Amino acid sequence: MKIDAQIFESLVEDYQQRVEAALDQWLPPADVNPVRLHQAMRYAVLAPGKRVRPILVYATAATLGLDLKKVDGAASAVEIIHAYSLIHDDLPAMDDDDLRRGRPTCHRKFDEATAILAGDALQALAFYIISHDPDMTADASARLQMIENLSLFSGSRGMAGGQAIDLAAVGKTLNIAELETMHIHKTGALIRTCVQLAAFSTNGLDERYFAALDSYAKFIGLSFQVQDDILDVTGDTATLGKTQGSDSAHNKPTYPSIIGLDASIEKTRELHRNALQALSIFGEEADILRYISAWFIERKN
Ligand code: GRG
Repeated sequence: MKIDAQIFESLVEDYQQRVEAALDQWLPPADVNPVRLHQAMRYAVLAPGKRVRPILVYATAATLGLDLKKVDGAASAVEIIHAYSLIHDDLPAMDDDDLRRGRPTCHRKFDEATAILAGDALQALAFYIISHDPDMTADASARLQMIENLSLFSGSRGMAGGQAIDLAAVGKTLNIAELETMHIHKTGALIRTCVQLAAFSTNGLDERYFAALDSYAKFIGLSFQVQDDILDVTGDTATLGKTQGSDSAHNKPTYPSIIGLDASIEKTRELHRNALQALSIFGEEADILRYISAWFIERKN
């Protein structure tokens, strides 16, 4: 399908609605015991997020000509892992934030113990979905590959490891290579998973296409986080839905704090060019992924 800006916008909306319907089905009902825990899980996941990661799963699937039904489970699982990471990141022991997605953070709305448990239970739910989803026609070995991939990229060698680097870096001076390592793990790893889970759903994608998609995902994973650093300086709390200036208030190293705002903006443009280059073996079927790369560096929240 030939895509223009308007079609891209409506595809993004379709994908957001699609994953929200799937999430609603996968999450335990709010009136089933333990009610408070289930309410907290639903509160955190169904809060108005951008759904960037599921959108990337669907866009990769569309690029590869897959029926989107086959990746509803993968799209839900990555969003659920992401939601768990946000709940835990906001806790007093980590960033101690009051606002997330324009609403009180999970521990402020409920309580700390419930928020910790909601994060734990969401992490388990993500792996349940990938192992159980009957619509995912990926064969058993592809399913196992997905579980391996998601656990690796969300664990200590991926997102959780990046968070550990982040916490250890508070108040320290990092050089740009160290900052990049932190960003690649904390944010980039889960973004790589989105593309890889869709690729595994094809049951055997040509190695060259897999490598091209992975390279694209690495570039946009970093550009997403550099833009996040930029928005922490240039954004406003109402548009961001989270506290603006939180990074500098926590004395955290960021791209703007190390190389300045202008160089950070140039960095996002360079990463966007690299992402487009990585997709050069694809034709117009990958235009949606090209639009996503542009969106990541132009976004205001
Ligand atoms: C606690 C294990 C653990 C990990 C936390 C994701 C994360 C790691 C921390 C959140 C804080 C942060 C700024 C992380 C960088 C990734 C990021 C930009 C998260 C926000 O993602 P968006 O913008 O949020 O996609 P929405 O609300 O739109 O889903």
